[in-house]
Amino acid sequence: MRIDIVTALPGLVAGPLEHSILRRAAQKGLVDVRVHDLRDYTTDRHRQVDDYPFGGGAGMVLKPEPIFACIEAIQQEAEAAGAPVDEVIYLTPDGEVFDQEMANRLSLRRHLVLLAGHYKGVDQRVRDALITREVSIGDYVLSGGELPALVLVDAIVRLLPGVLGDATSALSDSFQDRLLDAPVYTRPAEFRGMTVPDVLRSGDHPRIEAWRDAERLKKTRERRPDLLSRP
Ligand code: 6GU
Repeated sequence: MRIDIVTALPGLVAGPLEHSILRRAAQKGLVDVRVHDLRDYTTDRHRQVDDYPFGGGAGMVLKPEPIFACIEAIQQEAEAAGAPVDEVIYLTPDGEVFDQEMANRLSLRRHLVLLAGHYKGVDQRVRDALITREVSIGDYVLSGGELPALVLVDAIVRLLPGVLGDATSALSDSFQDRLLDAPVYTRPAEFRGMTVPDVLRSGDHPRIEAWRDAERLKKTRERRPDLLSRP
């Protein structure tokens, strides 16, 4: 899979890609994540990526020219390479709310472009002409789409075959079957008087699975009953 992240703040997205699961996925060649700095696609002397909104108001708006230049360059290169762009996703609080099901679907695509905007957004013509899908990561406001873009990348990449070992298969995650996870413990078996449930040390795997199922159901009922009643 190939993912291109388009941003005016490349420094904000670079770090997390270089650690842990995302780094290993890239090293194994399972995903190719590239970060594009919109400033590199400006043509003016000041390399200006944003400007004041027509009609007035607070906040800056990302200009259309560098975004068109960047995304069209990605699309042309991708087409020439025989891996055309499947979706151009704009991260915005007014988009469709991201969830596990959307992550599952997007993980089946070959090539995604993620556009991170400023808090005040991008010129509407970008959304009208280039964007195929608008996605929010929840009902709260962030300063820009960079962290949301990383949230999508993380949720999607960990689903790609070979990224997680069998032991930590993504299929056993919370939400994959709409249940929260059971409590987990590691050594020591006793810490400051707090002990690990005996069943987890019993070696009786059918009993352990039954305990985990019961705990997952209990926690989901207590914390997220909405997950149990969703169609
Ligand atoms: Cl995608 N962008 C911004 N700026 N804020 C958000 C968001 C996205 N999703 C939730 N809040």
